[in-house]
Amino acid sequence: MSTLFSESFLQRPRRELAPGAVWVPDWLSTEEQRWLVDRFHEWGRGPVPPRAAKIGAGEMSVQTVCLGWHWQPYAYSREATDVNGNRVLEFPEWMVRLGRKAILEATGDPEAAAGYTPDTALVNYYTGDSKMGMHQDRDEQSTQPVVSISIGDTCQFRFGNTVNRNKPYQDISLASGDLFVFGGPSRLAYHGVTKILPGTAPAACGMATGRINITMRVTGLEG
Ligand code: MD3
Ligand code: FE
Repeated sequence: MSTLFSESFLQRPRRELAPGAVWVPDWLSTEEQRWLVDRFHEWGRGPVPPRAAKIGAGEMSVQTVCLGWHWQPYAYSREATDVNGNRVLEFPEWMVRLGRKAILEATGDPEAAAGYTPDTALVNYYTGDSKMGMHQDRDEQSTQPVVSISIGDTCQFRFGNTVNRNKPYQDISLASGDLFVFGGPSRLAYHGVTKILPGTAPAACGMATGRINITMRVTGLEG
């Protein structure tokens, strides 16, 4: 087989898993990934450190740091009252632009892109043992899309239906640099992370081990 047929875009083509759920593999360059990993380390130094959110009797196996608005199960606030009471970092202007670029990439619609103004990001850090159970993201008042960016180790991502956390669902591998946009009828789809594949992070991405996922959202909140 010639090298042409080993090009990654042939093995992992962009695709729409369901209406509004657009997967764009290898969207970010390795330089962009490394730059985002550097920002992640800055966010981790505070004012609110990453923490495992408490759910029910236990806690999540991912550590989360938030920008713009702080999320705790199951509400947003400006202050991280479940961590140290500090106000979270401002949502960066460059991330609004990155979010718009992502919407343009996924939809091809310049007006949808220009009208997208995310005001919160949840940045999750996964170790080799972390998982995220099937859930819906419904703590936002807005129906605007969620933009997801993955860096580091590959994960098995489960994209489900909008009715319940069971079948039908589709399992895909989200790798370092992949973009996923969840809008329209897919905005309230159940989804989760079933497994991390340790040791799969490309050396050039800036993460020696583990996985980062950045999700940008529009809270629809004021103040
Ligand atoms: C589908 N994060 O933070 S990103 C979450 O990889 C979350 O850290 C996962 O689920 C992660 O809530 C999955 C992909 C994702 C994010 C939001 C969605 C898929 C979604 C919202 C609606 C439908
Ligand atoms: Fe989610």
